[in-house]
Amino acid sequence: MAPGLLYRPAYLDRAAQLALRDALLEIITAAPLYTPRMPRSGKAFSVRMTNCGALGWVSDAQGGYRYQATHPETGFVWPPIPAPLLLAWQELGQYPAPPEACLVNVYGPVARMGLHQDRDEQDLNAPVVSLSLGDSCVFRIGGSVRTAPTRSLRLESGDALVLSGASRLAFHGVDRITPGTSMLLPEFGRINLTLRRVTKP
Ligand code: MD3
Ligand code: FE
Repeated sequence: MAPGLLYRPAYLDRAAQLALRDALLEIITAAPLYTPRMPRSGKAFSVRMTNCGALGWVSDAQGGYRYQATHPETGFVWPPIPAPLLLAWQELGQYPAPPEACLVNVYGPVARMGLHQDRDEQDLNAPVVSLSLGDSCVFRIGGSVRTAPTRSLRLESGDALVLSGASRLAFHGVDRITPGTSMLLPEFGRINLTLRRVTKP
């Protein structure tokens, strides 16, 4: 793999995936999925999102990409990060401070995410820990410049990725979902969780 990229296939067993699904249903009840919009153009993302944690990543036409403590539509603070996700951060992240944000990305059959860098966090030394549930996807990752060569990787339900070091600023995206590859989330398709540290500890 690439330096700083840790791929842990089947990190979550079936029971852990079911427990996480239940926790996610509660999070989505408290903090409903919404459709983020691109800065300036206002073009809708095909991925729906919500968050848990002290901070959540949001985007809209006016304010652009940012972290904030409240849901953009309800105005309520985000629900807390559930214990199993804090444990995954401890096990996989190997970082001395807890995560502040967990972005929940929900992909229907035709949703995708274009190639981008994650650089809205002040603490770029902290890893990002990603967990995938439900349908599998084709994930793409390249280098720290957009034009660097990319590789693709199939991410399946229960897989974990940890991005740190040189991979932390790698361009990455989701080319496509493969509908019908998992029965875990019939009403959602694929859900990806990314645990993040936002501020410097
Ligand atoms: C590589 N999510 O939320 S997860 C995102 O599947 C995002 O929903 C994708 O890209 C998804 O920003 C990919 C794997 C991932 C997450 C964060 C990264 C890869 C990363 C940060 C830096 C480099
Ligand atoms: Fe990303």
